[in-house]
Amino acid sequence: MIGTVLCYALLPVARLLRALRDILTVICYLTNAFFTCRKNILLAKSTAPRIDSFSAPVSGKPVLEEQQALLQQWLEEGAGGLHTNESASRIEKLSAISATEWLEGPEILMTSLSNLNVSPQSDDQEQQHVQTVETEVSPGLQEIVETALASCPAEGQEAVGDNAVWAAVRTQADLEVINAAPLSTEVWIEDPAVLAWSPALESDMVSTEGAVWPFQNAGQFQPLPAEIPYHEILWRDWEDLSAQVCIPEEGAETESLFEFRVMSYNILAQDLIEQSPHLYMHCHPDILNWNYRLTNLFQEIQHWDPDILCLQEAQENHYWEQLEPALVMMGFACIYKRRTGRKTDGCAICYKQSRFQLISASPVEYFRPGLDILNRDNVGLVLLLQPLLHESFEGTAISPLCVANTHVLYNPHRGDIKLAQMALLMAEIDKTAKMANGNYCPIILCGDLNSVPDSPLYKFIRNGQLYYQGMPAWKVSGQEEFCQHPHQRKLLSPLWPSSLGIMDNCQYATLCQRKTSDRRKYSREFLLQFRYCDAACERPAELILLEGVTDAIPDRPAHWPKELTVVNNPDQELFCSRNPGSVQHGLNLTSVYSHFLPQRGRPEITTMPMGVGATVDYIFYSAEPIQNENEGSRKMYQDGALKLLGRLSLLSDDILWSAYGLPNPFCSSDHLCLLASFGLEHSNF
Ligand code: KL2
Repeated sequence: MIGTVLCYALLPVARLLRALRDILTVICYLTNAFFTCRKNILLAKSTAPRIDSFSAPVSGKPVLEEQQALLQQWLEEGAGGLHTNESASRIEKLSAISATEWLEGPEILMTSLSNLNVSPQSDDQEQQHVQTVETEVSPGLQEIVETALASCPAEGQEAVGDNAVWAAVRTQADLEVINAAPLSTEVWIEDPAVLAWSPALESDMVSTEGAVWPFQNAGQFQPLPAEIPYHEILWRDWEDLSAQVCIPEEGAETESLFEFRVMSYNILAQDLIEQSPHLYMHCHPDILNWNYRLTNLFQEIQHWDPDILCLQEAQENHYWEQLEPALVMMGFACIYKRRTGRKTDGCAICYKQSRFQLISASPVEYFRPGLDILNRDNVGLVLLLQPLLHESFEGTAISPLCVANTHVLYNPHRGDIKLAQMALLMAEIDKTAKMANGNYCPIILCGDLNSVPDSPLYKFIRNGQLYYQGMPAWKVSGQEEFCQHPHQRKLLSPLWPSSLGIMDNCQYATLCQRKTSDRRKYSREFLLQFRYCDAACERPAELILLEGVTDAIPDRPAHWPKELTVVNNPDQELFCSRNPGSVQHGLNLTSVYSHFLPQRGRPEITTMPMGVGATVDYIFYSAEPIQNENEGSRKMYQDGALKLLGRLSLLSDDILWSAYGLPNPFCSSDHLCLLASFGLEHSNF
C-alpha cells in the first residue's frame, strides 16, 4: 500500500529528473563535444576549491577576461580542428550551465549512463529549456583543460586504432545532419557507450588471451541493460576514519594536525594504448582519445583536490605540454622522472606549493647496465617535502615528509625483477627519510606495484621482510592468472650482487663500505700487536692445562699500550652483512586500503586488465609496529606521527563490469585513482 502511494508520488518526479537529464544530453550531443561538455557542466557543481584563483593573478587580468581570451585563442586555433566556430560557440554557451541546476559534492563525477543509452526527445518544450540553461557563468577548469588541449591540437583528432568497426565515429558531416533533423535512435546508437559492446566486436574481443569479459556469455555478449544509473553503480564513498585516530595530547583535536590529501593515479599512457590495442577492444575510440581522457582525468583531480599527486604512466610529451602546465595553474609544483630506454612514460610527484616546500628530489632508475635482475626500464621518484604550517601554528615544528612514487615492471613472470626494483626504491626511501637522529620521518609510498595484496612482494613491503630463496619468480607478484605457462625461474640468493651497493636490508652500502675500509686498517701486522695485551694474556678459566703448551704466559713487550678497547657496534655489523635468501627493510609501512569491501563481500579493485579486476595500486604510509606475540604472522600497526584520516573507497569487480570495465566513458584510465587524507602531528618548540 505504502509502496503504491510512494510509487505514484515519486514516479513523476523521477520522470521529470530524467527528462532534465535527457535535455542536457541533447544539448551536449549537439555541440559535437559530447563528453567534454557534459563533464564540464558537471564540473560547475564541484564543492572543491576552484582553480580560478590560480589563473587570475598570474597576468593581473580579471578571471572572466582571461577565460574569454583563452577560449578565444582555443577557438581561433581550431581546438585541433575538432570544432567549427559554430560548434565551438555552442560549447561556450553550454559550459555556462548554472551550478545550482546540479547536485552538490562528489556527485560531480557521477552522472547517468542512461543519458548515453536513452533516445533523446526533441520536443519544443525541451528546446525551450535548452535556451534557458544556456546562460550563466563558465567553470574554471575548462580554461585550463582547454589550454592544455589547445597545446596539443593535432592529437585530438586521432581515433585510436583504425578498426573499421569504429567507422561510426562522428564526423562534421554527421553533425550537420544531426543539426538539421530531429535526432533519431540510429544517430544515438553511435554513442560510444552503446558501441562499446557492438556485436561486430564480439569475435575480436573473445580472443584476448582467454580473458573473461563481463558481458560475455558462451561467446556472445549480452545486450546492454536499457538503463544503468551511473551514479548509483560507480559511486565512491569518502570513508571518514578520523574518529579512529588516536591523538596523544589530552584534549587535542584533529585540527591540530597538518592535514593533507594524497592521490595516486595511473593515468594510462596513450602510447601504451596504441602499443597494445587488443587490451582496449571493449572501448570506443572516442573514449580512448587522449584529449577526451585528459579532460576527464583533470576533472577528477580537480574534484578531489589532492595536495600531493603521484602519477604513473604520465607520457612525456603529454606531461610537458599539457599535464605539467595545467597542474602548475592548479597550484602544484611537479617533479617528473621518465622511464629509461625508449619508454615514453614515467612517474610524477606534484605537490601544492602553498602546502609544501621541496627539500630534495631523487629519481631512481631501476635499469642497471650489466645486471640481468635489473634490466628493465621502470623508475621511481622519492621526494622530501617540508610541510608549510599555517601562521596560526607559529611556534610549532613539524617533521619533513618523504613521498615516493613508482611504477614497477608489469611482467607477471618476473617477480625477481619486481622485488629487486622495490629493494632499490626502498634503499632510496631509507636514505631520504632517515633523519640526523637515525629515526625515519613519516613516509608515504604510492605506486602501481603490479603485484596483488598478500603476494610475497606485498608482504615484503608490509611486513618488512621476505624469505625468497627458491621461490618461483612468477609467484612473487601473485598474478598467477596471467601466468599460463610459468617459467621455471627461481629466486636464488643473492638476488643482486654486492657491487650494486645495496644490502639485503635495503640500505645503501656506503656506510658499510666506509666500515669495510676502516676494517682494512686493521692489517695482520696491526692485529699481531695485540698478541700480548691484557685480555689476550688472561687465562681462560676452562682452558685445560697442558704443561709446556697452555701454561705459558707470553711476555708483554714493555712499549705496548696497556689496554686497548675496541668499540664493537653489533648493529653496525648486522648493517653491513648480507642476509642469504632474504630481504628486509625497516620502514614500517602499512596500507591505506584494506583490499576488501566488507559491505559487498568482495575484493577491492584498482585496475581491470582484460576484464579481470585486481588491486595493484597502493598508498602505503609509515606507522608504528605493535608487538605481536605470534612471530612470523602478519605485522600489526598503529598510527604514529602520520595518521590516516580518510580514504576514497574503491570498487569491486562486479560494479566495474556493469560499467563496461575500464576505461569507460567516465573513468578515463584502466586504473582507478586512490585517494587518502592524512594528518601529521606537529610539536611545540
Ligand atoms: O596494469 V599496468 O599495464 O600496471 O598500467 O603496467 C603495465 C601494463 C604498462 C606498462 O608496462 O603496460 C601494460 N599485457 C597487459 N598489459 C601490459 C602488457 C601485456 N603484455 N605489457 C604492458 N602492459
